[in-house]
Amino acid sequence: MVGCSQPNEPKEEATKPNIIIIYADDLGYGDVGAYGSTELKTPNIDKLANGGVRFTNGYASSATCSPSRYALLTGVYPWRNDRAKILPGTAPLIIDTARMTIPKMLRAEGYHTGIVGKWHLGLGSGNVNWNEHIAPGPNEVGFDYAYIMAATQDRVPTVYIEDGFVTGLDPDDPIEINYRENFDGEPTGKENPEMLKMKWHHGHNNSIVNGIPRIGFMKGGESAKWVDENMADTFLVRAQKYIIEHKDEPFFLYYALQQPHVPRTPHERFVGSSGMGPRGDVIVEADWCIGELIKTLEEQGVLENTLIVLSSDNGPVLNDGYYDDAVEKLGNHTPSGLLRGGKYSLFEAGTRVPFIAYWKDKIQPATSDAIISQIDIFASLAKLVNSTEKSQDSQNLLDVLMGKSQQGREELILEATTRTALRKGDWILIPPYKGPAKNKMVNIELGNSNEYQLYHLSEDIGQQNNLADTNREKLEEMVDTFKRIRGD
Ligand code: NG6
Ligand code: CA
Repeated sequence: MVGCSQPNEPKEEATKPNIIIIYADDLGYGDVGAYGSTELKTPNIDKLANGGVRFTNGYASSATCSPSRYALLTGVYPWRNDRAKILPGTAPLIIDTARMTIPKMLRAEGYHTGIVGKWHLGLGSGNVNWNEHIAPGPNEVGFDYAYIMAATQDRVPTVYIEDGFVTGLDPDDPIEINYRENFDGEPTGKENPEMLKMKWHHGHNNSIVNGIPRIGFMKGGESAKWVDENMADTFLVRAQKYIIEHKDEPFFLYYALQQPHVPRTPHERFVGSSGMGPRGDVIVEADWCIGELIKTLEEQGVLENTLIVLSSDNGPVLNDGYYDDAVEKLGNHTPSGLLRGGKYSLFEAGTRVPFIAYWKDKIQPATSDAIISQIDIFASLAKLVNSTEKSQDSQNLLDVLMGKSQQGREELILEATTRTALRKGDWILIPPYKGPAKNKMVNIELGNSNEYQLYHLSEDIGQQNNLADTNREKLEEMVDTFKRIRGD
């Protein structure tokens, strides 16, 4: 239907706006100006937040990446899939290709669908040959176009993959990947510290690429390796190109930024821009990318016809395995805002993240305290485009997303490294879990305790007062609800 508009035809735009999900990696609730950050400036994200609905109770489905991304695309809780854990670069695809996904659902409604950025949902069916067509992957779960990094910026293979093929690969220098052992004679972060421009703190001492030690071993593929400092520009240009090429048809773009996940490698234009070292600098860089993307939508005349949802896959972490001054140069900045915990944590900062819905002139600026999860995006978008597709856990919160209703979810299961908690109304229940109270390496409280924990968020946003002993009635109600939803 490209560009063909008959005079009497009903307007497509009314029900088929372009849809963009901008998804940051490890961006915390307090990392954004519109969410209270005064030290770190994010003017472009703020523009979306202040011009759209800024959710104060918006949740990622998990406190880590792969589970959150699984839930986002499928509308299914990650704890229902025991493979939805932080994946190595060699993991097979964890989305069943028979399963309905947001891009499949939109494609059936006439959308062109694209992903640019971080994937981290596995590729292939085991034993991927990185020198051939890599499948199944994003193309097989609904994306017409895919330009991705396979896993994370700190994991091999450190190459871009476009529609199943590693870009810039020299067939005479094939890629080999192994997560168990090194290849003979290849340098590693552990054995060759003299080759490093960024030092590892924990983990991250395997193959060295671009002076940065990674997780996993890689051999070959020299011409295909990414330059970390150019990654933001590389993804941005692809995302812009995607918009320009598909502006005449409804499109869905999943723009999965790599920032501020480790290794934090701002382009030199942004080095020093935040005064907080690389972690702050890459957030400034990500914010700039978002501004440029919006400019492209404006220039192409499609901003008014584009719904933008912006969020993050999990909460913040400072030291996630490299020495990069994130702790030392933090100053007064609070990445978690007033929330307790961070990435990996069952406490609020693990999953409560910036969550913004922006649609120029269609969504009125507002702050919403409604509870909304990223798993609800599936059913809400289905409603928006008149699709009848449903998914197991996704609730249609289109009116909430559009700022027309404050009636969000009543109950939500939160997940962190396979442990789960319940949010119900203003209350949080964290069941007892074995394991350390704190991950000392990353210096984050995980939420583990031998006792039940019960918090009343409206009075205790920082989760300091455990009411499990004093409010037995509420505790019982919460435990019942938790068991009912979890099916225990
Ligand atoms: C952890 C890594 C961490 C990060 C995380 C995944 C170590 C010691 N830590 O295992 O650096 O890569 O996995 O982050 O290796 S996520 O945002 O993709 O979930
Ligand atoms: Ca993440």
